[in-house]
Amino acid sequence: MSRPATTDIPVDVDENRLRRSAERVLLANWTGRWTVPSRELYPHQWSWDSAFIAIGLRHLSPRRAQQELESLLGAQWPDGRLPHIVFDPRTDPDAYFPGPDFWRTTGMPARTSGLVQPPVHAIAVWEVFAADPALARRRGFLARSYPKLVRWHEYLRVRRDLAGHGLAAIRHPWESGMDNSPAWDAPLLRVEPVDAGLFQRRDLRHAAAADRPTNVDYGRYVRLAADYRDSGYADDGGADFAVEDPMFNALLAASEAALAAIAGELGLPTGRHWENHESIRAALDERLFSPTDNSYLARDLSDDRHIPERTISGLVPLIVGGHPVELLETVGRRFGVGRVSMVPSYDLTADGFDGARYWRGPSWFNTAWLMLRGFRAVGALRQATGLRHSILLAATRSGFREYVDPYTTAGHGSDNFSWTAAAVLDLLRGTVPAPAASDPHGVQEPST
Ligand code: 9WN
Repeated sequence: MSRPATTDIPVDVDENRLRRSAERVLLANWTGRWTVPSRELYPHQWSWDSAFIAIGLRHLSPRRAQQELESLLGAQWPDGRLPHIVFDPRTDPDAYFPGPDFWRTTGMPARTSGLVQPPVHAIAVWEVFAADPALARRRGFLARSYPKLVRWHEYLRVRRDLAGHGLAAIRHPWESGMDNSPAWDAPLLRVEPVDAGLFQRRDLRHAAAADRPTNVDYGRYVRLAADYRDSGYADDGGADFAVEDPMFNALLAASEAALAAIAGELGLPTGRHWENHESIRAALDERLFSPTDNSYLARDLSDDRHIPERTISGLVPLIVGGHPVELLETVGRRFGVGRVSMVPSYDLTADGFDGARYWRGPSWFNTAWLMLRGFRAVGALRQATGLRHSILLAATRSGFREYVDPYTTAGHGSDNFSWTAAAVLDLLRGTVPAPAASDPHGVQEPST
């Protein structure tokens, strides 16, 4: 790695100023019932965004944080799925593509997409409760959320266990939250792209084409979404794209632990949630860990093989304690943690690494926040402390952008991005463990 290490440059973060700016972003993006990820690029409610946003918003307004999650849970489908987008009826339907008409989901409690996103919601519900238990009890927040979360997890654990090995499969790159990840290139090759002349992208009005997925990739996303829609969103037939993703399943395992905490608080049995937590963790290790790659890898269900791309998704299982020695080694050697800004989304040493294009290299704030939690979970406190500083610095320098180039910290995508502000607020308000004198999982970083 010959580029300069941006995190070595000593820059102070003015935490009070940063906190006030983060609060301003969340206030400006609040719609009255939920928070848009960004006013222009994403003018509706997104599922995993709302979970991250609520975790930050609880420090500013526990009531709004509860409403944020309740809005999303209110759009749950009868089969239990939580849709990846809930469309705002007050917003121009053509402001985002694919908009409400594309998905043909009339008859549902709200107009939504038919896909899902990673299950961070039970974690968010639990943490929002903890911010103001008295208010949450008065509003019946946990009692109303719990049965919905149980049905959401059941949908993922049962209907989405397409291979029958105890992991949830995703049916579309958008479901991973890491849409344009290089891990999806091989499975997407099987998908015939819809001609770019047949749809109108709206994202390019607000973001640079060099940062966003290509037209051919978009054509494939549209084909997959239309086929799933035309099947009636059935999960029992064959699927052109069916993948078991490490981050998605690690979050499901962590969310089952959060469900156990919620059930305990409500005086309900917790055992089944711990059983689910354990069985998902075991399946993650069995199906997705690759000892030769020192990482978890996604598994393509079309041939039941690992997809040989190391992405940040394969590191997130740290949050449930997965293979700390191996993952911390990979974090230092392949992801430059401590030497670049935050944690890149893709292996820095891979040929296809691109520091600017969506999920093909840039560092994102929500996944960095997850990694910070992962570091803490396995006692890697030196990395956790360094990463906290790196996140705050990147937010300060970039102006709460959607994501940054890991080498230069140059901001890309939308500005005043909600989960960026939420992550910052949570780090500034959260309890930060002191760095340990010696880190039990410390890794020897290569000198390159
Ligand atoms: C498609 C809203 C979402 C995030 C995703 C991110 C991006 C949408 C898009 O924006 O995806 O869902 O249009 O590219 O990849 O993680 O939830 O912020």
